[in-house]
Amino acid sequence: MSSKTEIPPSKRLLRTLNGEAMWPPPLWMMRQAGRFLPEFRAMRAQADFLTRCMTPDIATELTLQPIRRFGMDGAILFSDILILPWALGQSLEFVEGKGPVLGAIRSKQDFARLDRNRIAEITAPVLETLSRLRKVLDGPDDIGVAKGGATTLMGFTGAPFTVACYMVEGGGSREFAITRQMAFAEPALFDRIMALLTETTADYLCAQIEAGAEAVMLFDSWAGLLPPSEFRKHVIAPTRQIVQAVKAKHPSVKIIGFPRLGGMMVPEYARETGVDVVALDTSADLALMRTQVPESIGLQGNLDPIAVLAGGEAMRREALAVRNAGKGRAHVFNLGHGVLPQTPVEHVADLVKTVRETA
Ligand code: 1CP
Repeated sequence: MSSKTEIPPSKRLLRTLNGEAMWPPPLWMMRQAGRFLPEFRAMRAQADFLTRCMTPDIATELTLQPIRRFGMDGAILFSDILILPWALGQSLEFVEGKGPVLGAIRSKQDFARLDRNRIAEITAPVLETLSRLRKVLDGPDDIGVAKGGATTLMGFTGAPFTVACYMVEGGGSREFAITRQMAFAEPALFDRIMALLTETTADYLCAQIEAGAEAVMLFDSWAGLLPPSEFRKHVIAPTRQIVQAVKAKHPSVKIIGFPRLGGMMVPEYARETGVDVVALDTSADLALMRTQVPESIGLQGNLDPIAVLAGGEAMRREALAVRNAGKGRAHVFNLGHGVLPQTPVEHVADLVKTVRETA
């Protein structure tokens, strides 16, 4: 198991996740493997989204595309947060122009059909993808990708609340009103869903680490929908439980938590969950968060994806402002949310160059 001293000096992202302040900061982008890349769009015709996630050849290639093109410091597994509910037996389809559609879980009977014993077998191809990626990324330099082991491989899952949102609602939503109503009106059922997700998420993250992930991220994209009391119950508590379970097995593996739009609750999330790094969304003031999140916890973020879409001087100015706000702190440069599909690739190339300028 890697301790601070065993991390290769070239793994700048992993060093930062371990608490070292690097300058310039390492960078990667949420949704870096995605539709803004022409080589990604070219592969979409080959197979539907779920097949792409579940075919190691394809998922490996899609994960590597942004590394090859931009030399990002982190490679995030090409997969989705909804793979876990699908592996539990919930129906899932990605509908063009609409997003994910799931067979909604609304009753005890719906819940009873989920089966955690299926997960290991169904997610085996995802774990195979991680093993392959680790070999490629830590391998020799001549494959057009690895920079002599400089790239950190990241696994991920959704956090229980966000995954429950999709499971109960049956797809995306602005408000996730049905889910949040269930949390208030049928707490026994909602708590069972959350408990199942908390346990299986911890197991799945451990499996990803055992397969080769060097760090993991928990996406709680809808955390900001909750009032403080519910945020504590459905975001902070399950996240803490997952962090404890993962660290009990893999004490040195670093965990990034993303309580998106968590606002005033973010410092409490940072203090109480045990995550090593807090990813900030676009709405957070990085300079202010530095003063409110304990020094021992790293920060990730948080350039506005729209600034990258706009490009040019405005993007460079904003990027350097984010970079400077993190100076002297363990800070991973990233966006505040995923890169937008319509973003020109040259803007991303320019962003990477700007963040890496020595100044
Ligand atoms: O090709 C396609 O049309 C599919 C689009 C796509 C892609 C590329 C989806 C469907 N998921 C993904 C990959 C994905 N999703 C990754 C891969 C690694 C990378 O970042 O490059 C990751 C980390 C995710 C995580 C994810 N999926 C989140 C959390 C992060 C966030 O954006 O807030 C969420 C909420 C999802 C659900 C999901 N999957 C796909 C879509 C379109 C959505 C959003 C649905 C909605 O509108 O609510």
